[in-house]
Amino acid sequence: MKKPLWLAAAFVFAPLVALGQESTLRVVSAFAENTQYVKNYEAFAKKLNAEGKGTLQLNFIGGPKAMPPFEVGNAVRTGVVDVALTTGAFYTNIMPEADALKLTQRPATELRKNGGLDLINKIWNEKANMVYLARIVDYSPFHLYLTKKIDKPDLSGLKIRITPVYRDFFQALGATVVQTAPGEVYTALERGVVDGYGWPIHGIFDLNWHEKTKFRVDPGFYNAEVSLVMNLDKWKALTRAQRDLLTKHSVAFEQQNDFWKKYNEEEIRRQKEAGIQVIGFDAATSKQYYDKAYDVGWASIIKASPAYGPPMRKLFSK
Ligand code: 173
Repeated sequence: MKKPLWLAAAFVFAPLVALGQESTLRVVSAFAENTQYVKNYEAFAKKLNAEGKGTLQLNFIGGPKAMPPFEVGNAVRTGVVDVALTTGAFYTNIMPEADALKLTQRPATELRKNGGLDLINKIWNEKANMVYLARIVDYSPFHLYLTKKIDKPDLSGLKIRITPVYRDFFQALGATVVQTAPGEVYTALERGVVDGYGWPIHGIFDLNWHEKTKFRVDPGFYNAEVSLVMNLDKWKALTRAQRDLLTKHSVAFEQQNDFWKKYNEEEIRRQKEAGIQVIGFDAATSKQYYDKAYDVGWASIIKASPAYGPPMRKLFSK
């Protein structure tokens, strides 16, 4: 039977119209699904998906069991996934600049105003084929956690678990370093493969590391960066309405970063209750320790990226 022309036309154009209406983005997380990072992401995705019905949907694929953390950056770059919740330290294999975000001394909300985010996006577009959607962790220093006591900032003879975040600093303090994904820290501590690890002030309970941790070294240093990044081609393929929706919710997510101030206070209290002792230094030594972290951190970024290191330093520093 011959179909009327209008019916044939409807069959041909219907899928195109549907495509223009709703897109689904595939999302992975470099951090475990029970972390506060992913919990906060879930609240964000729920709101976006509610408003995005018929326009844009986020589909969470999974955490480190679905994809190893150090492969997530490349998966976003090549478009194997569309969006990732990750940290720059996990994709320095793509570009050294990724690790510079730990050195920000201004909150993301301020970097949106002073040109810092524009610079980040220029570099992320150009070198990683990524859009930097939002920073979702801010106001959170990193610390050194230990199973053995030290009385000065000298890590010689100690083996410390690292990522690129801590490598140059801990090596400058004399440590022997071992890079692992977060999922391997517990076993490394349990087997005595490492005598400590770097991690933010929050989150050590998520993977039960408190069971194997005796000391936290103060002060903290740097500013833990976790963010949502997206494949640039996918971003460009979205409609104006889809981009606006994603931007609106990403900015709102970023504006909630004050959350971390209170969360970190609670985590400090929890560490104390778990019997984790604080190792501190005198004021002058603490300042040297803290300053050394930044000096070593920037020296390394600028050496690896003579073009972008200096302008990043200018916009990120206080
Ligand atoms: O220690 C790490 O695995 C790491 O680099 C990191 C970065 C940001 C948040 C949490 C951990």
